[in-house]
Amino acid sequence: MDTSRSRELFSRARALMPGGVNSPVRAFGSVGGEPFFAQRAEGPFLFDVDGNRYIDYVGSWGPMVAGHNHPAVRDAVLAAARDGLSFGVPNPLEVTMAETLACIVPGCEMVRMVNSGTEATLSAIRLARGATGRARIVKFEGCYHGHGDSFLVKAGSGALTFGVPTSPGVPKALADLTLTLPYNDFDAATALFDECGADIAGLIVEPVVGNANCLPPRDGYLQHLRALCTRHGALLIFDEVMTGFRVALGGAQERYGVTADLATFGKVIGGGMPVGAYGGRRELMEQVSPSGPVYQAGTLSGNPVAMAAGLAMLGLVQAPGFHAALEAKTNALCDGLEAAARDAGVPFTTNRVGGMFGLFFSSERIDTYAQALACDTKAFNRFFHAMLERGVYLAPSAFEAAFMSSAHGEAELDATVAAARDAFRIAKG
Ligand code: KE4
Repeated sequence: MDTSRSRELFSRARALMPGGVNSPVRAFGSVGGEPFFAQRAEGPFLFDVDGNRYIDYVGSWGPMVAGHNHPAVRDAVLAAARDGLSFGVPNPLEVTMAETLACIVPGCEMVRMVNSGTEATLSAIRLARGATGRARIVKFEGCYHGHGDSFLVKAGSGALTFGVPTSPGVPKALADLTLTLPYNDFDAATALFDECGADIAGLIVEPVVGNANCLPPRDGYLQHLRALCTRHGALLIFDEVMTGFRVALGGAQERYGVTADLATFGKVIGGGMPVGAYGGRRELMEQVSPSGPVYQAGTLSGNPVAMAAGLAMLGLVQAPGFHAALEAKTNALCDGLEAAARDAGVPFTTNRVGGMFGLFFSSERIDTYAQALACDTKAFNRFFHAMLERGVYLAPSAFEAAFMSSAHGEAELDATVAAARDAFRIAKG
């Protein structure tokens, strides 16, 4: 596979951008090798600058749930752009977006548009702290909520897991306010809330974890977190930046029948343009500036071109049967991959929830971060490169979920399984 143009571009990029990229995971640091540079994308495919075509299961890390460059989204962007790119005063599409989210998302009585998932989650945490007057937040090991300081924290030592910064630049005093829990551990959550529930402003969770590979909630787990937050007066925040409009039209709140106090969104909601949002109970959201004292703002929040893209994408995912068809494709692919791994004698399992799925080089069913860490990541990395050389692009990390789109057809799924038959033999090492 010729990748000479990508290599030349990456050499120039590394001289001018940290790691040669504008977001770390794109640098292939976890899997080794160098990233390819995309020239264009269409439906289930990415095309690199050397003319290679890839069946894409990353989908720009989530936005492309209806495939790349969907005509409905592209045409909406072009039409909106003809009227101007940003006004800095309210525009009608912001109202349509808010009405659409209120209609689709359980419990979303009021919403604020922002420009990324990170902005959405850090704003939701500030609101939780402002609304409760409490300082502590709870997150889960392995969950990622963007690069807000309060989230770049890992479990510290000791029973009451005071946070330890995972990045220089995060003050210890702030990290101390973030408590971390193991995901899917009922007793640990109960014990933490028994210990300091009265100090907790909010608990933020990826309801289906997608940043430690794909970890579904155990039966009753989300309901358990809901009950603990209600009992102790803490806000339950579902980070649906990845799960939103993917695991069901109404996201994880709809799929699992649990309504959070606040939910955060990104990715799909922008259709490929920079959009995030947070929303929830009216009496909470009305505390956000200018109707309330919790400050949050953004120059380009709700800009008409981004709203047009997001609304076009939300229109596509509201098509009757969209999510049932998406889940069927996810299941067909994962069943095919598991069969190919069995034939190759490779220990391999998958998790799948709606349009997201996870690949694990392990003989176990995986639903905790500790189990995910124990999987054979070297085998995954060999598999990743073998698939890439055969024209299939998976997330360049053993700790990322993969994404199906409605644009992936039977031919692409069959080609992916065919490539995997070779790749599993190579992964075996
Ligand atoms: P952004 O700020 O990247 O738009 O969203 C942050 C974020 C928040 N919450 C969840 C559950 C997320 O998955 C993300 C971002 N996801 C990563 C990869 N899983 C985006 C890829 C990247 O960082 O380049």
